Amino acid sequence: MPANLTPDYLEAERRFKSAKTTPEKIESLEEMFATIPKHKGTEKMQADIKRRLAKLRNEQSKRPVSRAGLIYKVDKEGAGQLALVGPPNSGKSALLRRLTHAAPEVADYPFTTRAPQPGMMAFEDIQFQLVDLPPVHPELHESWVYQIIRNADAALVVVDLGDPDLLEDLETTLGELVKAKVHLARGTIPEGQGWLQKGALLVANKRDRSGAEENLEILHELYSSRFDTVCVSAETGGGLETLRRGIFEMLDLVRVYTKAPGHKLETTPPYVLRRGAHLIDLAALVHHDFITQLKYARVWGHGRFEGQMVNRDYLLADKDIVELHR
Ligand SMILES: Nc1nc2c(ncn2[C@@H]2O[C@H](COP(=O)(O)OP(=O)(O)OP(=O)(O)O)[C@@H](O)[C@H]2O)c(=O)[nH]1
Ligand SMILES: [Mg+2]
Repeated sequence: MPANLTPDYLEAERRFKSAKTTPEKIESLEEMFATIPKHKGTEKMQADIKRRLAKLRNEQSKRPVSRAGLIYKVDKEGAGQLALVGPPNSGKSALLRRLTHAAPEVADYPFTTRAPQPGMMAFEDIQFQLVDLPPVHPELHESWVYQIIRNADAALVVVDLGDPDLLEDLETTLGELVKAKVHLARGTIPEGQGWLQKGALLVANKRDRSGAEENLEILHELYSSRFDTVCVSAETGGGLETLRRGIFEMLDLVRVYTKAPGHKLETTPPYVLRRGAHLIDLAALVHHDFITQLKYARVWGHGRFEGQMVNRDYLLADKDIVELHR
């Protein structure tokens, strides 16, 4: 089949051949990929462009870190920070794009993301911070990636349901984390010093792709004892509401609304605490004077209480409305 290459493609190819620096080469290869006619006759050429791009991007991603010793860090914001972890090209950046206002680069090549990018995701009336990361892969072992994962409140392990090598890719990712002494999700931590266990959801992305259903079944079979799985598509938006709720539930949080005595409840954002927190923990957040001065509180909560008096040991529940009295 003739390739029917367009003048735009040929121009990009000419630029690629004369390019001297890696960014120039990457740019012209991207242009070549964008302009190459997409049909059977050019499949080999497309694959070749992608392979070269992946190699160059990977080389480039290593360079600034080793040369300038750049270490990235992301300050936490919102009710929880979640690291997007996974093999190359699984759709981590596409998910960040869908779920937040951030606009990371999304591309059909591995090793697209090179620096962390945070974005805020709304869940009902609170926000979580998602942090997009470069892929977790043996060819890109940057220590700061693992520091960010260790520091996050939990991880989202993103895999591509349309990828025939899904299981291998997931094992490679988990294997890299083991090297960094991070054990994601349930199960016992291996013996030895320095291990860290971190909550994680398995985000089975690209459920719109063919073969997704079978792959999902296999994932369930092999990983259900270790991870809760949420099946989504960053492309169609399917499953994302379940993912938002799944994150909230994994972090095991309660939202508590406070109101001043004699006043109506205002529509201010709730305080967010870990499940298991008591009234006194909330009081300390509202004002440190309450730690000594709190006498009691009244609670309104999901039909169980109507202004009932409670003391400082009261166990807070999600969506409680609390009136503190000193
Ligand atoms: N069909 C389909 N394609 C998707 C979906 N999510 C992402 N993609 C595509 O998958 C490719 C990779 O997406 P990215 O978001 O760049 O992947 P990534 O995991 O950030 O990749 P790296 O930064 O290289 O680790 C892009 O072409 C996306 O458009 C999805 O749900 N369905
Ligand atoms: Mg990315």
